[in-house]
Amino acid sequence: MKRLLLTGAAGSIGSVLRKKLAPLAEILRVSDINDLGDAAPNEEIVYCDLSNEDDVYKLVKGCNGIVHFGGISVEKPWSLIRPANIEGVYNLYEAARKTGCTRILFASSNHAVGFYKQTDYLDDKALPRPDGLYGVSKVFGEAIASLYHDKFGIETAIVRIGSCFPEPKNHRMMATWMSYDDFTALIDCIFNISQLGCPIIYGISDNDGKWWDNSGTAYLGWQPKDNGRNFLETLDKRMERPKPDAPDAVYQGGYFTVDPIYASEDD
Ligand code: NAI
Ligand code: 15L
Repeated sequence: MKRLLLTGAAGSIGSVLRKKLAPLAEILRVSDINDLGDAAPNEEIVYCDLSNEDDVYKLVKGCNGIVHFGGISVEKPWSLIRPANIEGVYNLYEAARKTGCTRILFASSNHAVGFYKQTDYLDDKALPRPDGLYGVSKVFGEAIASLYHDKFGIETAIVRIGSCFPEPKNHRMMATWMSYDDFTALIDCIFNISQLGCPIIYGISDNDGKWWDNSGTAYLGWQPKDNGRNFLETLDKRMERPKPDAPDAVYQGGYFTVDPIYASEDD
């Protein structure tokens, strides 16, 4: 690929994958509203607020693929979620349509389906059950991806990411964890397969006790290797296991299910 755009490149996942994605394209265009440091030799830096339609058009122009991580990544007031995750995603897909960019990774979230129980086993046909406004915004992004695929042929890998951190931070995340290496391998498959379509993929490592089934997207050839359950001993030393009736032990979305609707940024 000539030029790959990475939005949210200053964030928690973006700042790690920024280095790992370099081999995928001649030029990696990294973007955020926060500080991105210095450009590596293969990088170009473009600061851009996703809510600004004209700027997003300029950001996307000339890119052959997009890894879209930018936006609000936890439950927040609607006044923050709407510009970044609703208008921002619309702006991105409109820019892709107008400039002829045909392949996107959309970072959806397990919080699009967070109100399913941990005893439910979900596959790529599972209907949304968002656990907050953040989850609702991810459902919106999934819908835009589907629309732009059916109407304009833009292919999107909708990745319902579980928990992508250096290691699981709590017992729930043993089931939802995705290692950076497994995520990198997934992105490699997404941008190298000849026909992607618009699949829903659960972004998780090969975790024992997982509640998501990726057999519907086996054609991607992605074989995650890490396992969140290997952290059980470490977590047991660090913290109590959640009580059986705690949100973290009942719902796939864990404690996001009990977040309030935040009225203002000070809540
Ligand atoms: P993060 O919050 O660390 O990074 C998001 C980045 O987006 C930040 O650097 C922020 O400055 C940027 N951003 C926010 N609003 C923006 C705007 N209006 N215009 C341009 N940039 C803006 O999030 P993280 O953890 O790196 O996640 C990346 C993506 O993956 C997010 O879309 C998140 O919803 C999704 N995700 C992450 C999970 C995880 O385990 N880290 C789990 C599920 C989904
Ligand atoms: C997400 O969607 C968040 O972006 C991330 O910060 C984690 O909380 C993750 O889900 C999770 O559910 O563990």
